[in-house]
Amino acid sequence: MATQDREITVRADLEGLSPAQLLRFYRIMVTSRRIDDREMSLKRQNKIFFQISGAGHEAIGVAVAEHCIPAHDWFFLYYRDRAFTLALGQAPLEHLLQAVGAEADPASGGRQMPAHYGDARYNIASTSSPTGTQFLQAVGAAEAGLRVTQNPALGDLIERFEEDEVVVVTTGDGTTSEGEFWESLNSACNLGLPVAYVVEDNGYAISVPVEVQTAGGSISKLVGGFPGLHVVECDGTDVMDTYRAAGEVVRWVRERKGPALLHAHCVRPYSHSMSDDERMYRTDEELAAQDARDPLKRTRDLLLERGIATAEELDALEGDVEREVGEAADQALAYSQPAPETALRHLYSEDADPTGPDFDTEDAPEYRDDRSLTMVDLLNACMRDELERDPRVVVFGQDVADASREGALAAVKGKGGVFKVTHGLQARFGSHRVYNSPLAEANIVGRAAGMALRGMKPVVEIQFFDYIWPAMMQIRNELATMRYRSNGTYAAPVVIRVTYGGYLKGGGIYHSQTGESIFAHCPGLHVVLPATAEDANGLLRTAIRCEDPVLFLEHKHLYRQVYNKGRDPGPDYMIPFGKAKVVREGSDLTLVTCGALVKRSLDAARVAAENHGMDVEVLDLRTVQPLDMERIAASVKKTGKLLIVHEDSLSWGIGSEIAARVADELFPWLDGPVRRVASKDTWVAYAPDLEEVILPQTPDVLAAIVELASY
Ligand SMILES: Cc1ncc(C[n+]2csc(CCOP(=O)(O)OP(=O)(O)O)c2C)c(N)n1
Ligand SMILES: [Mg+2]
Repeated sequence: MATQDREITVRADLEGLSPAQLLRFYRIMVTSRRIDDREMSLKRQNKIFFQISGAGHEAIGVAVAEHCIPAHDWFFLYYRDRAFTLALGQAPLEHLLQAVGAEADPASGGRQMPAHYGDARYNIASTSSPTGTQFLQAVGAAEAGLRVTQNPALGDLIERFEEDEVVVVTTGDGTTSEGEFWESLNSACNLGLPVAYVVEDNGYAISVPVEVQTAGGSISKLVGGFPGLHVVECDGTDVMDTYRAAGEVVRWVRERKGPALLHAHCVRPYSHSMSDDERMYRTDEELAAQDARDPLKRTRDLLLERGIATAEELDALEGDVEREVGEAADQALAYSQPAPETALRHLYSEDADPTGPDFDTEDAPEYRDDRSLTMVDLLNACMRDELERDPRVVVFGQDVADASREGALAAVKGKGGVFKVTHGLQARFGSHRVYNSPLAEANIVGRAAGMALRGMKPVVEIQFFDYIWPAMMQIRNELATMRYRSNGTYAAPVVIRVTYGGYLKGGGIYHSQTGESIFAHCPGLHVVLPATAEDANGLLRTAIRCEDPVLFLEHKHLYRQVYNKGRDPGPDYMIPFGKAKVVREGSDLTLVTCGALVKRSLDAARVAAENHGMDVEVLDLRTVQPLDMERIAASVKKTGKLLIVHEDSLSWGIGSEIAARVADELFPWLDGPVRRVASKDTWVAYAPDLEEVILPQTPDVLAAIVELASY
């Protein structure tokens, strides 16, 4: 038989793979396993500080990667994907640099545990530790591609977009129990997005077996009803079967037939991590059966059986790999950890500083006309300007569209948000730029994170602060950490607009919440709460144009007041973050406040002046993160007294932080105790008589002023 014919016969027998490809697979698989072995020994010697292996998952990694195009497709991976990342192009040294916590670690610069992959060279997004957060980000990344196809103006602005790109997201079996998995499938199917799910089912989530985790014990059976989802199952310890099945899945997605899911059964021969010993919960028989299915052993046997290599050749290959990994480990140990002074680097953008002059046009408004407009009007105007200016801006959330059914648009006024803040934007900019999301807060923020990673600028709405909590994982562990944990490589500059606050008469426990300090406690996130219509306009523009994630809190009670109305300050009006406003000058006492308490504090200050001759200086913080300590200090140095007034409950609120900092930094200037006025430490009850006494009122502020001023 001619060599060419022989090659064709062999390939047909090998699911289309060539002997050379299979040998390369084996080499990568052995490399992956040897890195795990080496890391385990380094961990025992205390030279690295954590280890979790990819053992048992190697065949899946190499087989799926073979159908993917690095730096063309996108990858949202998890910690078992060592072989996958090596197959995409990473070098053993790069994994070991993360293990030793080296500054040169390409994924995180020494900030993340080993096996938390990320590499912009191959479009490997930054991997975090929470199980399940990757799914919605992958959907968002695929959605970014969809928006590019819908909006030609995005063409040059979103780099690395490919018409036939595939977004691969991998997961363990246990992680499919997270709600975000199901939320992501819902959106991937509903939007027909090019997402390839790969479930690497090793039968366990730490000690919990799959039948306890998953109804019926099979995730592929469970997802069978998702419309348009192509589901394929394979033996993930068999490289050829996995190559075949992965080919079907990736082709399906690449051909734009919609999302697909590969359910690959594999093993976990090294326990969950070095902190786990699976002999505590698996029998000897079960472990022996697992060993027989080890993908390294099976691939070696395959190469021998098919005459692709001899035992001597494979021994030599394994020896080579052992040496290569050993050398890489020695090299990695010589690298230095990041310098202590870099501990705070990359929490926020190093290029765009929203506290700086580039974001300050406050003193140069270009009023469009003399109309007096509400906060709702001027927030809407800002989004309209920004949607006009920057094609990367998209607005989505629950009910934000005018009418999802476009046919209705001409016949109806349009919804535009339950508070009408986004009214008219869909009608003006189209359903590909302003649209409704499912009723799922993690979905909104997780998708936005994936879109932002690729350069889009999502401005999303969470309908009520009281319901932001399903998104908390994405906000705290993803948006806020993205830049830091990837050492500045990736960022998720999403703007989350949220209505909040009480004083509604009847808002009750779940339509009155305020909780800015919870978010101000997340390094990497800005927290903004404007009190006036013009401030809302200028601060939202800064939020949209800056390169960090921003929680933008909009007080429902302030949306349509007369006292905080303003004029439209024009399309370039920006107020920098961290710049408090002196809303009343005074010399006897400094009152620091924000949001709905600005008006109540001003009213109290006026009465204090009229009835008690006390001259109170009132500062509106406008942003709590960053906090304008300079302005607070200047005022306290003048007055010697500080009263902090906020709407959220007293304990552990922003008042606690400000009081602590003032006590620390300004002690010599204080002529009295630092006092706080805030909500009682309870929920806001529905009955108006209770609401009244729970929330801080003007007389409470006045009483505190009088008491402190006369101290
Ligand atoms: C949200 C969250 N909960 C718990 C954990 C702790 N944890 C880490 S891995 C893991 C099990 C994951 O199992 P599976 O998805 O099957 O992946 P496998 O490790 O088996 O590959 C758990 C519970 C976590 N990292 N994140
Ligand atoms: Mg598992």
